[in-house]
Amino acid sequence: MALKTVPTQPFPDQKPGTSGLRKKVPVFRQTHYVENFVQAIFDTIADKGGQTLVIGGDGRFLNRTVVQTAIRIAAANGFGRVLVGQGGLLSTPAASCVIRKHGAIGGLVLSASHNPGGPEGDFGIKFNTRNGGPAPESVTAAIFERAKNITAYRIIDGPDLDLDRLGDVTVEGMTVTVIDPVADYAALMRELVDFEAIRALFAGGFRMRFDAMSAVTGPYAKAILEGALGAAPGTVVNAVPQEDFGGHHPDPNPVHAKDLFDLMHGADSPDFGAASDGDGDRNMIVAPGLFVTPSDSLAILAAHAHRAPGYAGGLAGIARSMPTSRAADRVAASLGIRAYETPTGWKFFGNLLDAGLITLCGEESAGTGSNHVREKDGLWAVLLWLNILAVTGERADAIVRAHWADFGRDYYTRHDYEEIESEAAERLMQGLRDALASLPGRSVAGLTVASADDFRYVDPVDGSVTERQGIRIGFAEDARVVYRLSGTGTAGATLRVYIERYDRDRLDADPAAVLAPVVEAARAIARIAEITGRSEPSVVT
Ligand code: VG1
Ligand code: CO
Repeated sequence: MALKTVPTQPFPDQKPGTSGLRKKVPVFRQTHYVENFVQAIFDTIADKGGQTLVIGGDGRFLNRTVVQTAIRIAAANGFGRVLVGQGGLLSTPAASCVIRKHGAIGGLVLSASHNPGGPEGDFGIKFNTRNGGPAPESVTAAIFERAKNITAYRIIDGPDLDLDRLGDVTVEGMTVTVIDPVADYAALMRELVDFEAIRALFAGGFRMRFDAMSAVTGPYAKAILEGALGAAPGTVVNAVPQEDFGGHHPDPNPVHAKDLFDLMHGADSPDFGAASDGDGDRNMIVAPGLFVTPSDSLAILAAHAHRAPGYAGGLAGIARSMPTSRAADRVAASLGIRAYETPTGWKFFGNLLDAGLITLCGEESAGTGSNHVREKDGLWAVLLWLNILAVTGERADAIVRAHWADFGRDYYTRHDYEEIESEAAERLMQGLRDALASLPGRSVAGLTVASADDFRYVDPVDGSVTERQGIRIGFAEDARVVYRLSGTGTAGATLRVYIERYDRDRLDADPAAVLAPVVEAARAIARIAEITGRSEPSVVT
């Protein structure tokens, strides 16, 4: 084996987005593309000599290849040890757990999350820091700067390692330990939720369907739900990770997890349905006959978290991303605890969690998490739900309806306009920005605009400021519309329009009917059809 310094040219497009660098697989397959980016990451880590680095990914196409490359570059850059999940696998929350538990200086998580996989699909590289969380903006900006100026990378020449055999091997003085990807994570879950109570629930005949969507959560859900908790064999479906996720979008929502959605809405549905995404950080919860919006799920978990051992002492505070509905704020107010509103993306929760200001946090995009790691955690959310069901003895749909009766209901939907022209998307957003001052007072679709701004976040811990995080329009009728452009797409631009309306009394209406005027107002105010040429969104969740 030999250490080489390889001259290279920078790629101008290695700018991390909402969650790491995400591109089409052919982009990542360009010569030196992966090497440049990994070297740029390592160049921003001070004092890495002798330190531990965690590497793993969601098993998609290129995962194994990039794991091998990253190990070779790590060995050439002086790391002391690499912990890598067996088969190159680690879910995003498990990677966060392993970084924290083993005192690693950081980790590489190879994933494009819910984006499709395969040779023509997407790939991604995320860097997580010492606290186990996604690199904050200051770090991702430094990585991008470095990538734009890189002239060489260091790498060890040598054969591929056997990633399937547990244990240690040495690469040029660096130890590579292949670990069981599930063990540390499962041990952490035992500390947080009442496994005995959930075991008793399943033993009593409780039926569940968990759809792992042929992605990384399969082995975790099998081991924990069917193994440790005694759920019936076959509870976990699509449990084997596939490089192309079986050709599907591993995105747990009513559109892409339609089989589960339909099953839960059919006669004789199981008692509980859940799904997770490509890298295991998202979750979808479906009660019998009732889809639970992620915003509601966050609020319900917050209201009941004290029933689980890990949260018996209560919550310090709750944070939600700005486009997430205000349901969680209502719970925080009733508990007399702090509520925070952050920009989209998990990296903004890290400081709040590290400072002990919050215990739970979540996003409308099906991400929920707590201070147990520094990522959102799909399976954890499912286990916390199961803990609540086990302790209360209530049906999941009854818990949701009781929550609405207590707090009122935040009707919610998100409209995505995917792969629109970038220029049109920018023009639409600029048009909204230009109109902000003139919007208040305007009547549209029977609603009156009460407020309009472009969300700006001041981090309460370090004072850093993040601007232009989405246009918020508030209506006098207790409705709200948010517009922002996706930072995870890989083709054109994706416009996300978040639509919500609060009702204290009408709890069982059809969400589409309640939200129809708000949808109409959202389209009119932004002139969506006129500017994008699309009269309907591509995905409604
Ligand atoms: C989307 C979601 C955001 C989430 C991000 C990463 O970002 O909206 O809430 O944090 O994906 O999640 P964007 O910029 O496309 O709206 V994951 O599970 O893709 O790592
Ligand atoms: Co994800």
